Amino acid sequence: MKLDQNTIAQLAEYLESAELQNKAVTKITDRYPDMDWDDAYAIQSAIRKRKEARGTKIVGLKMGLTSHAKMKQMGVANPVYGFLTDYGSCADGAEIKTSEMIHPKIEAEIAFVLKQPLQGPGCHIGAVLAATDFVVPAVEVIDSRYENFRFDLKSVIADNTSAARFVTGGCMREVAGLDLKNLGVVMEKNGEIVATAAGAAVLGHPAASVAMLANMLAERGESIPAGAFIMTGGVTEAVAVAAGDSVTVRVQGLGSVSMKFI
Ligand code: OOG
Ligand code: MG
Repeated sequence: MKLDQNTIAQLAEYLESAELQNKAVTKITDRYPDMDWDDAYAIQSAIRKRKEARGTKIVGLKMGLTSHAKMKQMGVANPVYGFLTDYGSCADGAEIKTSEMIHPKIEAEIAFVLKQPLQGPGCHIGAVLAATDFVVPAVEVIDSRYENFRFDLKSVIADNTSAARFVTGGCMREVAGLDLKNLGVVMEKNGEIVATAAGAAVLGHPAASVAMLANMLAERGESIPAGAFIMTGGVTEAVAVAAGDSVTVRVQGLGSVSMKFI
């Protein structure tokens, strides 16, 4: 750790206030270029504790920057993880208020729900598939708190990986009999196809993203609990949305998830 506890607390407040007031801020590595990975996850964890102290429930975990398309779009080379909040959860078909966000973008994702806990290190695709209760399609609405959506990995980890809202729905399916690598994903905005991909876009297999999450958490002495809802990361690059836009994401054999931005 390069930052002291006081600075970590200040940066958590700085980023959480930016989220709650929908105000873009400059990225924190501009001011603290020497901060390290532990500092970045410590700031994220301090934001989580601020929310929990206010009664917010943490309802899931997310991996981000797991596909080549996303890494290329954001100019970074490694996946990251964050948490999902109760107030971020939106029903299938929901109207999502853009006035509560800075510059929202949508991502098509495959989500896992576990029936057994997963503990790294050494977690692999086989362990993930054995521990999975079902998979469902999901859309993440990300909203970086940084100006122009420009950041580096440490800044985005501290900012809870741009997490803002998420929508899940469609059909739940057991993984047995599903070809998760070849699962086709089609993203439509206002009736037009804006992006397409297959499950393999995420680290070669979406279950690899869950395994990586367990292994990354193990480095901080944490694990994934049974029952956890996990978003595995956008399969295509993220697409900007504005009030008036309607979005539908279709996932092969898993139905679709829709929302309207108002
Ligand atoms: C970081 C979050 C990326 C994903 O699914 O790749 C993410 C960002 O691009 O702002 O959630
Ligand atoms: Mg995402």
